[in-house]
Amino acid sequence: MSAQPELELQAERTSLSKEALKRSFLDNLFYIQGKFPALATRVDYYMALAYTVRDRMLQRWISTAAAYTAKGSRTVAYLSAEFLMGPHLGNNLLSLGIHDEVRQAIGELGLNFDELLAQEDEPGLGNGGLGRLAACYLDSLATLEIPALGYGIRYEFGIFQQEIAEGWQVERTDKWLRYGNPWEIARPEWVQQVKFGGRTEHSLDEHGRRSVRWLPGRIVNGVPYDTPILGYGNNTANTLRLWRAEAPEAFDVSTFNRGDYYGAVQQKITSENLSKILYPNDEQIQGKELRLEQQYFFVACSLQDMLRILKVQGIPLENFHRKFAVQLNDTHPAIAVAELMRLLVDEHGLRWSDAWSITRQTFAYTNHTLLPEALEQWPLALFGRVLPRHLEIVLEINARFLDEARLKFLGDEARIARLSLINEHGERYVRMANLACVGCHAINGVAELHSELLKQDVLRDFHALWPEKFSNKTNGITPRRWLMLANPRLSRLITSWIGPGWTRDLAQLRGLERVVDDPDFCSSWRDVKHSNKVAFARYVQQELGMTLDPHSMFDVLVKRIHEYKRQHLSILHVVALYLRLKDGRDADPVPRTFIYGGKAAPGYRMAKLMIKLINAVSSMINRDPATRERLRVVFVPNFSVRTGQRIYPCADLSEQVSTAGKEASGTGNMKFTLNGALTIGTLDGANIEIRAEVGAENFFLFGLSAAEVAALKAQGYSPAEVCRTQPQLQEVIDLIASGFFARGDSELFRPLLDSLLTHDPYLVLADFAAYADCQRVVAGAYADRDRWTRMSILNVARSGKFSADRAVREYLDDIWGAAPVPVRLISQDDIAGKLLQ
Ligand code: NBG
Repeated sequence: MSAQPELELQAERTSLSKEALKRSFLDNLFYIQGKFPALATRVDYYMALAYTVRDRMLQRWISTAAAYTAKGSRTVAYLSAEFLMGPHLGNNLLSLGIHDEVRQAIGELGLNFDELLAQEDEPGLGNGGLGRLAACYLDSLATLEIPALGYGIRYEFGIFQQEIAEGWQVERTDKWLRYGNPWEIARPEWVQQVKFGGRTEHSLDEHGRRSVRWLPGRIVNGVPYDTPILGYGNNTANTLRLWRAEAPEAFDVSTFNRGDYYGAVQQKITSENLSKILYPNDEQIQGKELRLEQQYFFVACSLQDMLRILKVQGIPLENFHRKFAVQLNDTHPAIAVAELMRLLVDEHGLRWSDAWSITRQTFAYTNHTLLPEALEQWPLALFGRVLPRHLEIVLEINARFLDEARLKFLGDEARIARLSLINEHGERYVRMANLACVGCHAINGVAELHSELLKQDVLRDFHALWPEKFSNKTNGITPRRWLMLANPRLSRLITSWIGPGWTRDLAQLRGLERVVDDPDFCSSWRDVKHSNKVAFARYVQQELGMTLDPHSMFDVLVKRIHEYKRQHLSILHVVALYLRLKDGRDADPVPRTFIYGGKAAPGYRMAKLMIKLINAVSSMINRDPATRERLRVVFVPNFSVRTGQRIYPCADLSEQVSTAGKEASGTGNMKFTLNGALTIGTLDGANIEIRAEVGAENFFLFGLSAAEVAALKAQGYSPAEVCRTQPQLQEVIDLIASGFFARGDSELFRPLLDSLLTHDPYLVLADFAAYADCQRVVAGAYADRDRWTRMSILNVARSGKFSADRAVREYLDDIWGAAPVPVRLISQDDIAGKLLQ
């Protein structure tokens, strides 16, 4: 009798039935938000729903933790300065399999489900591809039932919110935490201390061994905030653990005692600044002390947290690398190599050689860029000031490493200088990529071409030394968020023809090839795309007051704005089309809507000017009655995970037009393909593999290859010369230069045009003719409706390789060596039983 009500309570709080969900929702509105309907805001309703879902997640989370602890399982620790998770609510509903029930339940309560979803402030704790990749991999790890922890920083302000004012980008702070975050749980009991600055003291201990003490100038606490990451359709809930900086309790006692209360408070504020803000990328980061501090902060917290877990599970320190496979997502966490050495040698008394062996077997490094200016290095003086002990360790690692390298490369001091962890040209720098290469057992690039170029170019000396460390792991995306959640219409259609197996095994999309000739299927396929375009047009109408024609081709370019990504190549072509339409020369046979989106780093002037140019062209062209039926341009502000989910499903054409050899992989390209867009693209990054998978006949290729780019540059490239020989291009440049798009201001776009005409570092003009020709081929193909539909279906059918599940499996097989640990749900009764034992 007595256990009965508890049992019911338990079932009620975790039940997935519609009625139980409704009751929980009202309960949470009442007891958590403290509101009744007359006073409740939409945010209150969103929160009530979020907590309703969270209850259902917690049972999985606790069960997962119990299973992992009991087994002491090998765990993947993914260290990343960025996790671009996107809105949680929809994805969690999908993982729990209650999306439809909840939609219904909310509807029956007289509320609008989509409106509630829209209330969530998405955690934009990343810049773009790199952070989103981390998020996709967490999804796959949980879905594959692999014990895994994501470790990063809980930035108070994520990537800025972009607004457009008079065509210019304006940045607004991202206050994603203003209403609280229902998806996280703070774990102050697992706080970690992080030291900064000060000096070191070397001495001999009682056994005559050298020992080092680090006497820091400052200590900052790291408080972990945990977010559960559900697997799709299983009981796994892994953890994303993000660190927030906090001043230690007794803040700066000495200052305080001197009566300098405000001075002491100032110290506290300075400490907490550490996790204040995410640095936008593509900016000069050299010398930004706070960024180095951020990197060390989250790495130090995370490694100490791993040591804590080791202790709890009774695993000896010597087995650190057996318990944890630690992946460094780019060089941002590379300081971990020196920090683990410090922890093992200085704090736990291991011998250097033993510690080094553990360290090397623990870490693996993923490189994400070929741009030389993006390779992180820290001025040695700054590094030594912030991390005096780590500088000593880096120098020691370097001395031992260079001794070893000299044996292999006798007398080749130029190569030794390139391998060195210290850049000795002029001001001395610590090279983080070199530290990562030396301290890791595995190094990978993120697409085949990128991995090859790493071996030939950026990391060639390391490849010559340790070819066996290198491999390729082509990026992937999660089909749960990027197809099931973003494009429910297409998902339903696919499932109705080939069953639901593709959601966990994306290769099964191949089954669509069997029905590619079925007229019913093809016409439903077209209907889905059309409905998605109608939905997007409605959104643009609401948000921007602009009318789009869903019958026109949606030609889309969304990603960070950067010269190497060449948004300007695309917009120059729009101007060329406009000119052709205006004077009646071979008018483009299909009406087009060009859709752009993306953020520019706040300090990147050229990128901001590119946004202004897109908007300037948009506002002139859209107003011109002579062309507006055939040509429209829209810039969608604040491109984010949320807007991405709206945009990918409505695209007909995906623009992937970076200069060959510059885009490491790209992942947006995969999201478009998976949603049935065809690609116009260069032989760059993963485009090459997409083309190989979908078939050259289903891909619009143009432009110079990476080898041709290199050859042209070597031979001496003159953009002005290109312009002289191409009257069409010259006309486009002249029109922009005349001030036509800038109310007669002929100066506004001059920096952009000057750059193109004098250096053109990314070969925009060199590729222009090929791009324009290829766009003509695209237009021809689109005019043949049935052919286009077939190509679209085949793109989706053959996109299985680009699942993050495939990518994660490759990491597991070649690098991480972790195995699935299925989770059995435990109930409160099980726990109560344990307590009473
Ligand atoms: C980016 C590359 C992309 C790649 C993502 C994910 C950085 C430093 N690199 O091409 O530019 O797809 O990483 O690997 O953000």
